[in-house]
Amino acid sequence: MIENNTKRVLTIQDISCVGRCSITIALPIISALGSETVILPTALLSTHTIFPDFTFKDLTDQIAPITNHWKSQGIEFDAIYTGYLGTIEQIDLVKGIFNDFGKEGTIRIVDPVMGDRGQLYPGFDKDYVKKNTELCACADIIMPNLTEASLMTGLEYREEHDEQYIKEMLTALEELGARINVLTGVSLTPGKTGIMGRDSLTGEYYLYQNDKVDAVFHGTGDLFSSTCVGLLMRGKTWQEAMTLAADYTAYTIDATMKDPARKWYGVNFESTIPQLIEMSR
Ligand code: PXL
Repeated sequence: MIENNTKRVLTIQDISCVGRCSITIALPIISALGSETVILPTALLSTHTIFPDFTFKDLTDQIAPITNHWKSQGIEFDAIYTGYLGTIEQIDLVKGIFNDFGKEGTIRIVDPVMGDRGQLYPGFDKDYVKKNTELCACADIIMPNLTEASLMTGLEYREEHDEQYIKEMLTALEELGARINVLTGVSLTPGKTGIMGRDSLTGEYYLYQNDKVDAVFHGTGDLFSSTCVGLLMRGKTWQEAMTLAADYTAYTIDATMKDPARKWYGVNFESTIPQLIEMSR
């Protein structure tokens, strides 16, 4: 029998034509997990910004006309998921979209993509960080990495960290205003990496770690977040979604290890979609 309870997810992020990240990950992954994936592209780039000399076409002026049209058609979303956003103005527009399209039960998920390994990505500055911090306050779930969390809370970035530091970071994140705060890139055991989150309503912490792979991969954060969103739409709890998403990301990293182009082109998730579907049942 064909089920007719398909969820509709809006994802707002850039299209980087080459170099699997943002929409080129969110669209296939969330769709594979069974939700309709509506895209609102914020910019069009030839590649992600780690390649040299990428092109960048700002699509900010398209956001209001597109969303006004949706509004006129009564279009609604079960989740709104944001990732890499190009400009401060776009973050303000996204705050408006959260308000305008937030029906009863709509989950707002913010991955405040702006840096990694202690550094901001090219093109971002302090004002951009401040705006992203405001956006996080409007979300139900945020999932920054340690770099992004430290930029938003003002707490020092520590590559090497212990549980007390992670709990302090989660408390500082919680003060920004989101209900569920999940930190990625948490390593509390040598050779392991994963997530630690806390639900501010219950005060409950959740830690999940996998074996750490000593290699750099582009787009793994987007793969993790997109998988979480797809799994939340399948009715998983946030802890189940984060656990399965961490397992799937680790599995896909493993499947990409032998690819010498991985640093630039991202992880080969196409080959692991069958396992994702199997894991999500
Ligand atoms: O994967 C995060 C990301 C998304 N979009 C663009 C990026 C990056 C990271 O560098 O450059 C354009």
